[in-house]
Amino acid sequence: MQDRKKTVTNSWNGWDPLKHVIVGRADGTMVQAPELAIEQDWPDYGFPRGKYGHYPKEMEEKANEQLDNFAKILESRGIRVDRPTPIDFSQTVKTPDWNQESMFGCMPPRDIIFILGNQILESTGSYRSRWFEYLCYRPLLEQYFEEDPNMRWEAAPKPRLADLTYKKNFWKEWRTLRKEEQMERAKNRDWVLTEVEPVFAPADIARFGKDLIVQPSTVTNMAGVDWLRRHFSEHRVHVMNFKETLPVHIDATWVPLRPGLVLYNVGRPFVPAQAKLFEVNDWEIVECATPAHEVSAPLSFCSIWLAMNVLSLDPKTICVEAQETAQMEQLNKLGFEVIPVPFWDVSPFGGGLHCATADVYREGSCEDYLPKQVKDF
Ligand code: DAV
Repeated sequence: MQDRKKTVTNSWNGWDPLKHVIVGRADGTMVQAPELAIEQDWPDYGFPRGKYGHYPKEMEEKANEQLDNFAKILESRGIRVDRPTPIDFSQTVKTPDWNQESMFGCMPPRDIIFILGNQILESTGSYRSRWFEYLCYRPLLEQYFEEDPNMRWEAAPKPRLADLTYKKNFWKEWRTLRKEEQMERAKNRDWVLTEVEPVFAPADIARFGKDLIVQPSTVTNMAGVDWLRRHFSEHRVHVMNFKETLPVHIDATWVPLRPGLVLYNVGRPFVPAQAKLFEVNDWEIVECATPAHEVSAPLSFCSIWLAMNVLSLDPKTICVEAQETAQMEQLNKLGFEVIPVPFWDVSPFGGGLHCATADVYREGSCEDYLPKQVKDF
């Protein structure tokens, strides 16, 4: 039995030796009720646009089996694993500005909780259905706050998410655009969010100690980046975008594996000028392997690139989805011990191994891995 009083909040990057992690749960997850932030349309699986309801029970059970198994694998390696407390996600939630007819779930802690050093930050999110999701993590955060006198508990300003936070008729218009037009708008970061208030998702932030790489996306606006820059004023916050029409989260796009090595998504090319910081510091930028699947799982809003949504246990050990043989082989050749983890059935519930976790304690301190900085970046 681990001594519960020994909670240590300390995590600066994505690769230092992992000692304590939160792993999400699939219980009660909903295909959420319609909202301005996102549009789902799965007519082939019983959820055409506008329809909402629980994910089928057998899908939920399969996902939970894989999540529990993942937790066991981590525990067998001496890592402490905590789990969130699901609430009734089918309930209507409201604020003075809006009513949202359902919530979502609590599978991906990475979307809600951002951990840097001894600080645990409840993020803003940009979906009304996920506005109250932080409540699922409150029992844990209260416990950490009590057990770790150094834990710094923070929450970003709760966004109003009133109608003005979203561009009017964005999705309706988006559907009529040709691919090139969508690409052009993406290049201008012209997505659903306006800039009236800061909004960001922790999974759009890649942590490299002193440096944070943030991806503005469909769930992170520039005001959100600005807020992060001011909040983490001891850090250097850099903005990267990739060639992608509707980006959601950086953790299947630009993934640090260990000091000096970052994996990039061959389907989402980076802007060469933005990769300079890594080049001048002699980092190797490696193209990811071909994903095992050609299409996403049913009822999944994630892409096939979850293949590279890996979780590092330390600079030499890495968890990869068990069907992603090419990705495993590549990482093996790069010198990693690869732990295959069956996780495909979890993907409809909000992501892969990285999404499904929030690392509370990794050994190590805040280091400067990119000491040569690039002007205006
Ligand atoms: O490529 O679908 C998934 C990452 C979710 N945290 C993607 C992004």
